[in-house]
Amino acid sequence: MTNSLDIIINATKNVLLAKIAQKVKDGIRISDEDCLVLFEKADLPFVGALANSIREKLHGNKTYFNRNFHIEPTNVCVFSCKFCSYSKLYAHKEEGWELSIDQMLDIVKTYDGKPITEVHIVGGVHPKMNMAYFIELIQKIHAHRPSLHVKGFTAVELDYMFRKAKMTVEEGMLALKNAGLQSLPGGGAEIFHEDIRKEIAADKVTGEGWLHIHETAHKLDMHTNATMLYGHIEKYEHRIDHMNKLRNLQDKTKGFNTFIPLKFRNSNNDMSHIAESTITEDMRMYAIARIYLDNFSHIKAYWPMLGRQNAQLSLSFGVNDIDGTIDDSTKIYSMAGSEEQSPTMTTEELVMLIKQVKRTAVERDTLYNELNVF
Ligand code: V47
Ligand code: SF4
Repeated sequence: MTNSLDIIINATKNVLLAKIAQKVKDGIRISDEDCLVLFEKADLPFVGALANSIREKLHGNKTYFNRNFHIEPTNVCVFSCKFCSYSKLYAHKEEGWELSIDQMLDIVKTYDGKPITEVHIVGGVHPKMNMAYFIELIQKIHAHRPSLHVKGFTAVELDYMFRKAKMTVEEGMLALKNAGLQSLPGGGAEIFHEDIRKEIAADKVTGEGWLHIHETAHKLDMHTNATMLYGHIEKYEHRIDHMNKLRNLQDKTKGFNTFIPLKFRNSNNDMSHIAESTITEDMRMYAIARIYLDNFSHIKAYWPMLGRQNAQLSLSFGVNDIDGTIDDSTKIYSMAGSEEQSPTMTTEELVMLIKQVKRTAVERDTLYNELNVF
């Protein structure tokens, strides 16, 4: 029987692209060279069709979301990433915010009785918020609401915390796991390649350091996410190098839940002179990630950053998860120029967004266990 990929293979005049489409049809992994051909030569309908066929094979009609909330303990940060619109250097800490453990517990308590399954904790790297501080926070959240999944801390925060506590990554991760930390978000990855990292995020954990922290978490049976900050000074080769490192680690550990491409937003930071990527480029990025990362089950569009209309559009370009932040106070993107100044979306709104593109909305927990079908 002829399927849509056969039509594409037969209609494609470019031999290299036709070969890539054939690989996708046969379930064969594409190479880095193939990936570069996709970035350089393939148009949006082509990558969209390939990505959509993979998404459909993996997930049928399902689009996932979850019910979570974010806590941002501080925006004071010892680092100075050029793309960051959110942090205040420690020297100017009076301009930023620092939440006490009680204030963060009060945030958790505002969700009492609401059907939330996850808390996502992420923020700047404050020198006084150390291992002991976060262990106490996690333990108290856990004691208050044991069923809440605690996903927290980027590898950047963890690297700093562990070094300050004079712990190895293994020791530090185990201590946090024993306190109740269950998984890691994907932040801090940016672009692993040193040539780019030294330009945009010179002073924080290296690409190797990020990967080592995630590998260590995986070895402790903790799942993690992976991100990539794209659309600034990097070239396609750097995106491919980044995804290659993630694909290799995933082959080894199978510990990543999802890949989240993060579109660079250019307001209020030291890279404001760089134009943002177009929506076409964003959709091509999602689609190519879906095609290249054959060992990642899920590709997520983070709607507070992309905007809800574009997140909805991404569902036709390989994305099968649109996160699910409800009633949130996330500031990182509104400060970076996202149109989502107040990133709140009720379950009804989120479900409608998914249903408008004729998908089935499935509420998941952090580990993609299915909870409710809408
Ligand atoms: O690492 C900072 C990014 C990340 C900008 O794992 C920016 O479920 C665009 O990783 N333009 C933190 N991006 C957020 C993050 C995340 C978000 C949602 C879900 C998950 C998850 C993880 O935000 C940083 C950095 O890459 N970021 N500034 C900016 N101007
Ligand atoms: Fe600090 Fe993270 Fe901003 Fe970098 S991106 S300055 S590590 S808060």
